[in-house]
Amino acid sequence: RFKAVIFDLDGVITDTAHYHYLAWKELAESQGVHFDHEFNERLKGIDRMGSLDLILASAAHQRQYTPEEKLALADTKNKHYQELISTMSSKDLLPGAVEALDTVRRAGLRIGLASVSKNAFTVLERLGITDKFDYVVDAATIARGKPDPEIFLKAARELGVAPADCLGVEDAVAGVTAIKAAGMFALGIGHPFVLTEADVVITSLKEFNLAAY
Ligand code: B16
Ligand code: MG
Repeated sequence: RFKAVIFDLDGVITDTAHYHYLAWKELAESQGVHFDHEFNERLKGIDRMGSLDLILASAAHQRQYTPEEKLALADTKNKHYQELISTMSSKDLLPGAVEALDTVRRAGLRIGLASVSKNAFTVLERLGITDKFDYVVDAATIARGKPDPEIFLKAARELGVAPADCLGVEDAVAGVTAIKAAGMFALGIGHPFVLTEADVVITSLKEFNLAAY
């Protein structure tokens, strides 16, 4: 019944959350901010500057940062992150990811990628799956990150498919909210207690069953 499937990248196709965690932790601690896995969870699906704002807002010192200082901090984090992802390869694909992409392709549906990560093109290259997508949104062209529906709506428009005919796949709460706000069917990857807005939740793409949604 769907005409297109739009995938999120981090947490759905590959697990870059750990690399984001390592890079943000070093940056946060350089600013005297305590950073743990729980904090990292809150950053899933949130863009780079939005994530930095959340980290700095939790600092005990509450000092003001200039826009230039913030850009420099975001840049430091990103350089570290890019170093970490430079060793990624197809072994970093999450179980079931390639099979899910191939199932959608065989069913004759269009395939899009809606990641707010400005490193998404690099990650796809490293994973060796760039050519499996009909359209990849360039995060640099998106004005409002998730939970705003902009990125999913742009993917649907470029694929030439109405939002109502799209299935969106997300692991983050902000991402599921974005899919629902776009008027799409939301398949959550994770826990139903967390992804309460999703239409269906599965544990990983290993359970992906296109005919069931
Ligand atoms: P970058 P997604 C998101 O990707 C990550 O979930 C989020 O943790 C990260 O801060 C964001 O990308 C920005 O990434 O710093 O590489 O531009 O889940 O939308 O694929
Ligand atoms: Mg994600």
